[in-house]
Amino acid sequence: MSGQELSGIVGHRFVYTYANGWQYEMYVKNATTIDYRIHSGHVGGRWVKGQPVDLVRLADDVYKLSWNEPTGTSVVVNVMPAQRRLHGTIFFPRWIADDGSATVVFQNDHLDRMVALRDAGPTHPIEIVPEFAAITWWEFVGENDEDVISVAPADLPDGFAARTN
Ligand code: FER
Repeated sequence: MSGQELSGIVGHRFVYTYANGWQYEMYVKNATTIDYRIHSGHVGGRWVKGQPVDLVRLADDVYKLSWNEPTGTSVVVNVMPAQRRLHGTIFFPRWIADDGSATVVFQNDHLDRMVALRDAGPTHPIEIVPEFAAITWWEFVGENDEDVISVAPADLPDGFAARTN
């Protein structure tokens, strides 16, 4: 789909905590790319730059991002910025559901290994994790800024993700 009005989410960075306690940070770098960090949860400590995504606007305040990782994990996130709320569904392949520790890296430095692990599996049964989340931080930082997500998730300043703005 082309020609959509995506300025309500492109160039924004946001931090959110799922109802299960897992905390994520996403930067919508442009209409087809995200960078992200996972601050806590099953694969807390993992971070990624340059993940291609499909991004569409479903309604005034509803954006949907869908993608598949080199690890085999698939994710769909529906974001409602004005409501500071989103819903994400993660589809973990069986090997990550059983032990995600191998994916807790700066993925860009380990792409060949991630794909080898993905292909080794096992993939099934896939673990589906559907959760609502509260967006605790929302800001416009502009498009294609390599400095927004540039250090490991442990280095997020204290309090950054707790504020509601
Ligand atoms: C999210 C939920 C899950 C997210 C990323 C993931 C950036 C997981 C990615 C992975 O484990 O590969 O909201 O946003």
